[in-house]
Amino acid sequence: MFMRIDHIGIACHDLEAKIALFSDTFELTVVAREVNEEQGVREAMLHIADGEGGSSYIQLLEPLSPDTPVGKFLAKRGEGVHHVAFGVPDVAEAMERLAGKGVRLLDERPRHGSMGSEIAFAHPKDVGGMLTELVQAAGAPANVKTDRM
Ligand code: MC0
Repeated sequence: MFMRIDHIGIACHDLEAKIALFSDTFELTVVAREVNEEQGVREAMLHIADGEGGSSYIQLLEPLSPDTPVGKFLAKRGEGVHHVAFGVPDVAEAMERLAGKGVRLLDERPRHGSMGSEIAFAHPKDVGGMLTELVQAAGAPANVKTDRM
């Protein structure tokens, strides 16, 4: 089902401070910055490596307000790993496969994610406490076929 780890999402209070920390410590480069209103985050993608299955990143997430998923996570657990995102060739198909195994999906249909991707989340309680994200990268085969107009 999975082609790569697409990214590890890290929840933080201060995006600029964490960009400085991660880029200095791990010698990573920021390749994208976005505000995703639907998900309630301001975020940055730091590139790690490119492989056969696609690219991998660290994703730094600052909440837009306390009543968002990342805002609530920070209040409850503090800064740290928020989710693990796996690259899939077709997010709708991966959602069906997980649902068929009894995993609750937090999205009824794919939503817009970082860098033009299509994403969906699976409930952490159904996969060992790990908030799991499925990512179909922009330009992945199923995206090329989709009429996105
Ligand atoms: C909550 N829980 C987690 C968790 N967040 N467990 C592991 N990892 C997390 N990140 C646990 C809580 O501790 C609690 O367990 C139970 O799940 C229910 O949590 P809650 O606090 O009662 O409920 P909510 O309202 O905070 O909802 C949690 C839920 C929500 C995972 C359903 O955060 C959600 O829908 N997340 C998906 C969307 C998302 O996270 N978007 C932000 C990233 P106990 O044992 O205490 O009952 S957006 C993003 O990443 C995009 C931009 C991208 O990648 O492109």
